[in-house]
Amino acid sequence: MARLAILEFPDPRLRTRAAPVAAFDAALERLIGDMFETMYEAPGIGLAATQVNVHQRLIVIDTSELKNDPQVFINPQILARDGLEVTEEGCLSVPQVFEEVERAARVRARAQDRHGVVSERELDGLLAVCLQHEMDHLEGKLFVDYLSSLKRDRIRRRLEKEQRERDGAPRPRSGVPLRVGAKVI
Ligand code: GNR
Ligand code: NI
Repeated sequence: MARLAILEFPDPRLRTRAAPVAAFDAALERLIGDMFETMYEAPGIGLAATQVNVHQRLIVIDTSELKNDPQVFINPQILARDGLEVTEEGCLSVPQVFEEVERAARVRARAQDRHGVVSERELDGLLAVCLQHEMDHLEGKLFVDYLSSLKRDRIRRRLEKEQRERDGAPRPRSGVPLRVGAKVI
């Protein structure tokens, strides 16, 4: 297994709409294993393939206290939603940001497992919230899209600054280049 790099907002690749998983093969098994390792190490309670730059409709989730209930959702659909619930959400692709989001409290979901077998389940609580958050990722949507544009822009600027500092890249210069002799400094 391997840990995969997680894309961070505002990376435009997080806006990609994922395509259905078509092949239930060894490569898929490997990706599922790598995604669980990446999620548990982060640590997080869910991970969508989009976040590791794989644009297929694959989600891994474990909302259990003991981290011993790995769940895979492939080509998921929500058949019905019921009730509303506000949860303070976070996202591995939007580090250190926690904000309240309103979602359906209960969902009826249909998905395939790692072997391609289809099943339907009623989900509630954190599992229902997490599945909706992960399914948004597969559509190129992030939880910050539910916030005001003012909040989202503040978050974007803060993360861009952190990413620049981490990469050690120089700040883009504005204005007229300063010349000393023939050199632009
Ligand atoms: O680890 C995560 N915690 C979380 C908390 C509340 C609502 C959703 C989530 S999902 C998040 C991991 C993640 O970014 N998944 O895409
Ligand atoms: Ni997320």
